[in-house]
Amino acid sequence: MRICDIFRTFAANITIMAKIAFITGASSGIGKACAYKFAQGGYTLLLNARSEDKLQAIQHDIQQQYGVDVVLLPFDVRDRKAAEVALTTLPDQYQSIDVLVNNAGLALGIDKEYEGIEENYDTMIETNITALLMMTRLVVPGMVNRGKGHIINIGSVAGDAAYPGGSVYCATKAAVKVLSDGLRMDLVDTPLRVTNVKPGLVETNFSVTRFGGDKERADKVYQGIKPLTGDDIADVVYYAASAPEHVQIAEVLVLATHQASGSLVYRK
Ligand code: 8X3
Repeated sequence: MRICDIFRTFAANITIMAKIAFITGASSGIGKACAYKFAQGGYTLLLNARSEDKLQAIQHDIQQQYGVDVVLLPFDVRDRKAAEVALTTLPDQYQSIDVLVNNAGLALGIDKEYEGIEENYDTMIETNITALLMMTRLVVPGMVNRGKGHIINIGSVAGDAAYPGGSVYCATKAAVKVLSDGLRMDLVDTPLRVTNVKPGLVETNFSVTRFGGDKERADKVYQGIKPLTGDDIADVVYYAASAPEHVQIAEVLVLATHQASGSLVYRK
């Protein structure tokens, strides 16, 4: 065997041995930042989002920068069948997911609970709760069989208490906390870990989405305060994933320095 062939075989084996992180909602914001952070750590990535175009751009950039393997899983997390097909038909070398980052989620509208758009309520509940639960249902049994794995759910400070106009979003994030706590209990006799990372104000396209594309209105949310970035949250997610195996970071609330709760922010 020629030296370069030996090297190639060695490199291929290294790729296969790399840990695997599956990140939902990876085309922007916190999910995208997590993709870069885990790539930096040498992980093989399984990236999910609805937009294949955006995922392809990220795949290309990450492969250029970090040389890690990036597999795209473009489907809507609310599409149970698509999720099932994508995950069960993964080639063998990508089946052993080490870290599941349940990040896909959104807020729609800031309406009073009795006036909001019902379709928005459905979308938030289906994406933030049902889809997260479905990913857990699809991925965690394999982790239990292999005796290793980490589920990191992206919750929110919004799950700690309601704020005006946010009750449905807040309720979905309260559900993420309860699902995380319940899963941790159900896995207590296994080596698996469950983390709920609860960000406060993070400047991503979160508010643009919430306000139906109204960028000016979205910008006001972050005026007079230095908000968190997707990278700030990715650092915390990665820290939790990298902690020694006997350390389970159960829950982390991450706020901007001038934010004290979901509804209390000091603006200059
Ligand atoms: C987003 C945090 O405070 O904008 O999950 O609702 S907040």
